[in-house]
Amino acid sequence: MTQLPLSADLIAETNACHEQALEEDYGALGRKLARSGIDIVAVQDRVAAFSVAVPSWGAGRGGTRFAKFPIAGEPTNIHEKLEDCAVINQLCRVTPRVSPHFPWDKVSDFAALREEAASLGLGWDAVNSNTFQDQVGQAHTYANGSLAAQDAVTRQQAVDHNIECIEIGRQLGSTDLTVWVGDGTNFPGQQDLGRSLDRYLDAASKVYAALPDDWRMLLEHKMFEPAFYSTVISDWGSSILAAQELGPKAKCLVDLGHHAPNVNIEQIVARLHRFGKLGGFHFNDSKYGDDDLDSGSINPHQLFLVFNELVEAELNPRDGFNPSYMIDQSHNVTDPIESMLSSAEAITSCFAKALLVDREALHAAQEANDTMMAFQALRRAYNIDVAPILAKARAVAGGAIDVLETYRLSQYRARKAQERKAVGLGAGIV
Ligand SMILES: [Mn+2]
Repeated sequence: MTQLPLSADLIAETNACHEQALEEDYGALGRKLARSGIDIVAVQDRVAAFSVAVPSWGAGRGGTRFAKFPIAGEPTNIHEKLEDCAVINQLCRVTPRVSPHFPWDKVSDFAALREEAASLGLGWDAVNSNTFQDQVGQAHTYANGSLAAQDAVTRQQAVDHNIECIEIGRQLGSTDLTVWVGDGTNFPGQQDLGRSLDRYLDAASKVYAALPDDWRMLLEHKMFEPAFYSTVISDWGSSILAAQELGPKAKCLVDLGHHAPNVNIEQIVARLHRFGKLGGFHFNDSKYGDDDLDSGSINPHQLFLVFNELVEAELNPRDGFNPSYMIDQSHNVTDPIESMLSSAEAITSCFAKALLVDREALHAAQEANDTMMAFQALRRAYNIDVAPILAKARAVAGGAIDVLETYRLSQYRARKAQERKAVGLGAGIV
């Protein structure tokens, strides 16, 4: 029995105020697309089938390593986080899965947690392990590394934790394990750059060996932080080399913020796909480094170009092409629900625009070395306002035409501020 947190009547009543305008905009866009031979209903169907997971930790105010500014009504446990994720999905209808993080989301009964999520209309996405911080009572510190640590006992502890995450994921119905390690150094000479990768590969292969047949191990690279001189899996090159060494179930996960500024991420997408190693994405945006800003808030054109490569990849599939999409950002100054609603819309919008690219014209221009027309094929699609398609897809699925307005009218956060205990102060994205 599904029990969603927001009133379906409120959504229907709010939608009623926007239906006429939406029909007009949708009709006009449909006629415009038809002139280019595009069936708007076919695009709407693709949008309706699109989904992106939300991270359980994204339901809270993130903060930076300096500070965190909690808001009243923030979730403090996985049950409250699930409730907030259900609100997001109820309104936008493109975020039906939650990606949990352990040990942050640990409970005593995972079968019950799986049912609880299902009752909220939610499933589970990739399970995330955490060997980048110490937990109370932990035997060996990760201060000097985890899967790549010098000490064999520390490496084994990190391996055991990842295997425990796989076991939890099996109970939840997940089929992916995302592994990001903060292992690295802050000083030249601190660790041997070659041998630390050897240790990582040896430990990661033990985790890999514990994967069920239908699981994937997604390796997430990150250039810097918490280590500021070198990081063991720092870039897509290290990531794909590790994934190739581990085996076919190991894939690379691209977090948009985990690169040097101005890196051509869409080309990385094409490269990883070429070698059958594109496993998934963490969507966010950045201005300076790994800022974890809201998706599409700084460089929506880059997001569009990434989806353009993904649509190309879909037309030229390699073995096992099934990338997993997730939002991964830190909400320092906004209500996390509002940020994820806005981000889900930005991501879906770029996907829809990529679908509108005239591939025939693009490929013909590429063949003819007609640079300007090739670029214009992309530019024409990017300039189309696809908002009516997204709104229509949401409304048909029972979601909100105007997600933010409906969310604010629901007074959800104010109600939760009355019910939930206050979040403590402190730094860190938890
Ligand atoms: Mn990430």
